[in-house]
Amino acid sequence: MALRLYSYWRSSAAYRIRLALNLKDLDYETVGVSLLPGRSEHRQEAYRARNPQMLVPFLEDGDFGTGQSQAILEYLEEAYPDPPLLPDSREGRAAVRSFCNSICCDIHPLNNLRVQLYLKEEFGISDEQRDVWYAHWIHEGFRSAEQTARAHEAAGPFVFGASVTLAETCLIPQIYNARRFKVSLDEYPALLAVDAHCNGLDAFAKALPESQPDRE
Ligand SMILES: N[C@@H](CCC(=O)N[C@@H](CS)C(=O)NCC(=O)O)C(=O)O
Repeated sequence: MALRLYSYWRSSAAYRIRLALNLKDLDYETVGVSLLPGRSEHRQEAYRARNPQMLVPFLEDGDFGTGQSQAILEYLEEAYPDPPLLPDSREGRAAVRSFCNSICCDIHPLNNLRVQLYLKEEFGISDEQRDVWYAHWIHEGFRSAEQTARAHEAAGPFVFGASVTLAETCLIPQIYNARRFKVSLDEYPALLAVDAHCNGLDAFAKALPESQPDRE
């Protein structure tokens, strides 16, 4: 199999890639890289040799490999354009990318595992304080994401209307994570409607963390 995804079942960044692969109906092999504190396979030499950034996901396609979920999503879009996950128009593509970045650059990095561990180990924050921090950055990002989804709701059922795009590959994993950390999502009915619709589709069900072969 040409496509190989280095992944961790609970990684929302890897979940983005599983969704794109499934939506494009591409077969791939999953290689589990455990992020579990104590195992931390992503920080061991075997993985570091492949990806010096020591983060998952990492995608290999034959001899080519790249990390960073946004680079991987763009690579898949160019290498396997059918079906497209970006709109036809330049303006439409910019809007989808802006939405993706608001999640992947402005929410996710602040709530990442290594940030949580750093806050705990260096500053001694409690689990309750960690949860407040976590929820804060979700709300900061989801308020604008909700506005975007509402603007297109009539054309639904996806964030940008009738077609699934990279927006859902970034949104659905972030909603999954928010639920995992018990963040109330009541303020975001339009995002929840997109989430409910997506989770009824096979490509999304197959990508769920609980369905992954490396689940611990
Ligand atoms: N910007 C990177 C972020 C990747 C990332 O943060 N991955 C997390 C899992 S969701 C990770 O490997 N964390 C390991 C750690 O924090 O030590 C991307 O989009 O791929």
